[in-house]
Amino acid sequence: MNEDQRLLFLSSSSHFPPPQGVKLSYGTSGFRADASILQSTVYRVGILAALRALKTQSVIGLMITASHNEVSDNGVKVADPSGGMLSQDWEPFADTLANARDPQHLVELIAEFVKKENITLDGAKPVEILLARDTRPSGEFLLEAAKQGIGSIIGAVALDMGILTTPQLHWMVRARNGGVKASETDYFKRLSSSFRCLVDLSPSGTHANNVDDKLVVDGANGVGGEKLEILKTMLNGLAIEVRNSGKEGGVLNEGVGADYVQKEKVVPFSFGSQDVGIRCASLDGDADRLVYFVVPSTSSNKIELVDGDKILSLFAIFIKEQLSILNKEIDVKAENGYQCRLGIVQTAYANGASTDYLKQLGLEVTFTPTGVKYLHEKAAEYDIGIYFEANGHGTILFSEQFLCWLKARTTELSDVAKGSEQHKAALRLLAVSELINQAIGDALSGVLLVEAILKYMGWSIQRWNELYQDLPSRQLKVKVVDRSAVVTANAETVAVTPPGIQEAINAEAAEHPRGRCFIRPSGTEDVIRVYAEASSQDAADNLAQSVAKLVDQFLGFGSS
Ligand code: G16
Repeated sequence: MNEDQRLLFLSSSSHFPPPQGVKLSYGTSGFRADASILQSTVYRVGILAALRALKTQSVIGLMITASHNEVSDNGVKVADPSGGMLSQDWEPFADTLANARDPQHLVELIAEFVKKENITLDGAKPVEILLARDTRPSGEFLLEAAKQGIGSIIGAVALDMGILTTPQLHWMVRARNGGVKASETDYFKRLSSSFRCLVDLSPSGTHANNVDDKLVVDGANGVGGEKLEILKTMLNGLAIEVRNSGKEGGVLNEGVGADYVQKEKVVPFSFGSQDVGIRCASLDGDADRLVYFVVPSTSSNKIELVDGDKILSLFAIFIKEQLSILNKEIDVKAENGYQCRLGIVQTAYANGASTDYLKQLGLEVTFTPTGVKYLHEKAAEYDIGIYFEANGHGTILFSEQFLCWLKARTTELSDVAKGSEQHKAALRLLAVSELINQAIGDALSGVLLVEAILKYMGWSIQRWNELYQDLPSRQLKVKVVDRSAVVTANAETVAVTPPGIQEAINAEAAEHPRGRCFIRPSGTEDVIRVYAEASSQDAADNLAQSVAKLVDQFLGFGSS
């Protein structure tokens, strides 16, 4: 590191002292905490993003958001050149950087890391970092800190993309690195044109026309509602009404949004008896999660939840059907054939009934720990990998090899075969690969894919929800003294520490018919999460309560 660079680091970092007595860690989805203590962390992640851009010689993204968390929290995460999450082997450096004591220590750490990673800091080849934030008020001053961090590396250029959904930023990073135009308008055009293409490829004049065009979307009072208002003007055949768009004065994620709807299973604010039987959906605070729901009656505030597992099942059925149409008359093992590997990835939160259903369809299902960074990595091992968390975070990945084969297949077909069912199936799969955000889970592209598939199937939301019946479940969170005391294994289904807690959980679960329960430390909030499932709602509630008490006894403040 030359002297100019060293002095630049020292002077700029002296403006961003780290918070005292706090240890930060790059969790499930970057750093998250109360926004008031995050300035120094965001500044340092700016440095990290610039170093990542130099190392990869590619465009990198930096997003300021705390997604589903409360409005007073904020967070920061990095998008890698593929548009996916920061490579996990850089996370320890992110932790070290965030917790460095003072400017001198910070400079030493950077110098050491730059040497180890062979990164040249001479500014000879400028690199770009795309910045965006969600609608949180604290985003503005945190964005400034990120710019200062990036600006402290000679040759790194920060491009402020403004207020975006998290998936829009990830999409832009991926697109730019793939040499594709990547403005917000390009994003909207891509989504609306591939949606149109899919709808046009639906069976015409049949049941598809019977699906109600009306969809009501809860925007969580965040950025997603605002963006959906723009997107909906570019769509035909779909009447979207957006509520909780943030303009009505509601608070971000408070009594609204995908996390609230999925966990509490009650109507979000501004929904109610007027919506009985209508297809409704909820986005989360930065629009990377999507769940659907129905208000079944006027007499209670309970909803019928159509969660990420059901979205996954809908996508899986559709993709499987297109693959079987495609392969009907061809020998997949022949020279021009292709044995497409389709795989499903879930987490321990997946409802047991969904996993049973997917396996009955003959699909390969695997499990990873919570966090799209893990699911995404696993799904990328397939030609088509579909991953979803029950909370509504997920997407579909297509391998380059399979997409090349599909494209060749559509052009190779004789004129007679063009317009055949086989040809249409290939075109549908190509349209899905354009519509779905292959960088990360995206509620806006997800909603359009769900809508296109429901049209194709001619299904109401009620018909979709009947694919299988969820086992009753309950999720709780427990405040503890130190959440890192819980260490898990086997895709978070077993708590290895504290000693004895897993045996106690097993004993509780055994007392409830079809009882299943696990605990894990959250990577986005300072809590331990408890998930319980059983044959009745009462049993699931009891099991979750008993295990929450156990967590408190083992690790809590002793209130139980
Ligand atoms: C993030 C991650 C998700 C994860 C969720 C909850 O979502 O992207 O993969 O399921 O946090 O994580 P945890 O249980 O560790 O708190 P979001 O929507 O908040 O970005």
